[in-house]
Amino acid sequence: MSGFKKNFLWGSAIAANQVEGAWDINGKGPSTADMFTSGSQKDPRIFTEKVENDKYYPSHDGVDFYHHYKEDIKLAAEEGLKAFRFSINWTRIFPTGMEGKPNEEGLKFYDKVLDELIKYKIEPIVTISHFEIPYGLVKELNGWASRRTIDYFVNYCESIFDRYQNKVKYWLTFNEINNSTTVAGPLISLGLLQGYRGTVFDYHCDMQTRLQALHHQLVASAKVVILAHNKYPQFKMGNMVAFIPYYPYTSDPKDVLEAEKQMNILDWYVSDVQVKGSYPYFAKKYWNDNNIKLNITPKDEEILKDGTVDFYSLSYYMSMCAGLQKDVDTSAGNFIDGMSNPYLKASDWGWQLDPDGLRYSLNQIYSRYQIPIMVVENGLGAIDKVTEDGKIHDTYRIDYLRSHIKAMREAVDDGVDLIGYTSWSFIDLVSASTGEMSKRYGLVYIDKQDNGKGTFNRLKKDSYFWYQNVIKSNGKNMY
Ligand code: P53
Repeated sequence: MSGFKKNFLWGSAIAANQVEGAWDINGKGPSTADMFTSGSQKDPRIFTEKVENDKYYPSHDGVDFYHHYKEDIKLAAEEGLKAFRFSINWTRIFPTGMEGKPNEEGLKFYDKVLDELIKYKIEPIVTISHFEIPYGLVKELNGWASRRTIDYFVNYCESIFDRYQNKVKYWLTFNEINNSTTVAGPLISLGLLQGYRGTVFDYHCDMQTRLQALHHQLVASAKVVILAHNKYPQFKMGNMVAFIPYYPYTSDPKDVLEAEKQMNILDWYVSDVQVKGSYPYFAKKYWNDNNIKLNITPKDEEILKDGTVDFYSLSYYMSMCAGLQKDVDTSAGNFIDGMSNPYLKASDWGWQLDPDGLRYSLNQIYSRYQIPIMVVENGLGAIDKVTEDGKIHDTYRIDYLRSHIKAMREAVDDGVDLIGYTSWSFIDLVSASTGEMSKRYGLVYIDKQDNGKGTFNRLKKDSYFWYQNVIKSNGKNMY
């Protein structure tokens, strides 16, 4: 067995709107994420047009990473992390998205975060846009529905590239950009929310509007990749896809075709654009069948062709089944529906646990693109209990991580060029889909509850110590 590369980037990840808090401090403007209330699987989060006094918005205080970043990065260093993935909040830099000049206070905050990481020799991996967009751009332009948002985004990237050029090498443009092909995208990533008020599950946005907005994001992503390649040759630019493999529910060839169709739209539609530089052949039929007419200019096509990424990054949580049967349970992937797989168990939130699916996905991705791959999210959302002496025995999380890291090692042995892994998440944080704290992902526990109460104290879970050993042994010691 060959095992992981010597310089493999063992890391962990977080995202600004789920951890930082300090939502209106030092010039920060509201982003879409700041307008979502807390919720649960039963009571979905609500998007409100204005902040309402009788409601709780969990991103407003997050887990207060804004004031705890030194402590948290020290914990990351003790953990032995080689890489740390975090996102920059666009509205700290451009409060409405449309200012002429960046907000110096915002830029300074990420300078401090980066300096802290560099102090401990931890490689930063920066997501430029993780499930948020300035609310100002929603009010003015309905988010990514407008082509003008591309220029505002490029403007934002020019500022952060220039400022952090000597501190950051690895950049990811849009978190889980393929979410926009699902019902979740318009809400959490495209900002198609002008005038909307309601729950995250009642929102209906037609595919035409979604895919046009997604096209604008794809052009924006390619534009900043070109900018980076021209001006900062030291940068490595990556995409980021929520990779969900679909299996045929039975061996009926019709189910095989159905699974392929699902994967084409969910997984390959965006990544073919970002890696190969143009829409895949099957997109045309999809557009025709669904009466979608996209405005794609010859200039756009040129940009997409020139702005292809250097490496492929993905999140991996679960797999799904697809087929023609009507009476099969659908698994509760929150925003993404698929049929349940009788061979798999699911998490308490209904996400199907499938480490082999990660090996399968990595092989699929590598055989299609042959570029380096990073798994930048993978982890288990679960309820944790703190013992009287302050311990968290999260064996279920260790089992999850172990089985997935093993699957990655198998993929490496298969020949996949895997360069890094950042587990989700380093510290407990606000769940993106449900707004809960109790759906915990961290290696580090944070004392904050669903209603916002808590001390924000940090506690190392058993999984923290387990992962420390994995890193120390470069993935050899997993027990
Ligand atoms: P939460 C759907 C399917 C797969 C991953 O998710 C997803 C989503 C959106 O909910 O999101 C990613 O917190 C995302 C993170 C998020 C994490 O997965 O809903 O990039 O921001 O926290 C886990 O349980």
